[in-house]
Amino acid sequence: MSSSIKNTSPNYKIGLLFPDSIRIGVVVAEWHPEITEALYLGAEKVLLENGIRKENILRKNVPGSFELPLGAQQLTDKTKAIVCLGCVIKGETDHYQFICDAVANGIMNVGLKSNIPVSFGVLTTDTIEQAKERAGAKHGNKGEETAFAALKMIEKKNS
Ligand code: DLZ
Repeated sequence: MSSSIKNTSPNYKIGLLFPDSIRIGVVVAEWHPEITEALYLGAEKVLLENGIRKENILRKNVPGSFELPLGAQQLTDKTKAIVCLGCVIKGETDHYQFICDAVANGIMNVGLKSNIPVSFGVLTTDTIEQAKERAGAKHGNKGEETAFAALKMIEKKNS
């Protein structure tokens, strides 16, 4: 049976007004750096492709995913949107669920309080292999997806 759904790579392009004047924050957790660096490169690629200037991408590293919300909050007065990137591996983390819940709620709260889009790019997987698959392999790069969500929310805020 044929399907109208084709396996094409995603198009992460949006027509933002004056993208060269937009500053975006990207907060990157340092745990599992081989994953979070790959997520960062994906996010940076999508931002640059959409006309954001490299010098207007404000990167901030934080020790772990738990610190992402505070890192994001510290960028809210300088940026139009913030992308949070991290990776929590269940198999290696006894308090996995606490970290995941705290990070998700924290990131959501920063966005709601500041009225700035703060997008959630934290991989929560059972194994490092599953994380790799989502950081530039067979399941794409969630950093790209998360950066695109932030840009779309800027557009929606303006509409
Ligand atoms: C402590 C910890 C553990 C066990 N695992 C992870 C992880 O898989 N991914 C991650 O981003 N961070 C981890 N951390 C660190 C916490 O996020 C946080 O940095 C510390 O608890 C200090 O607040």
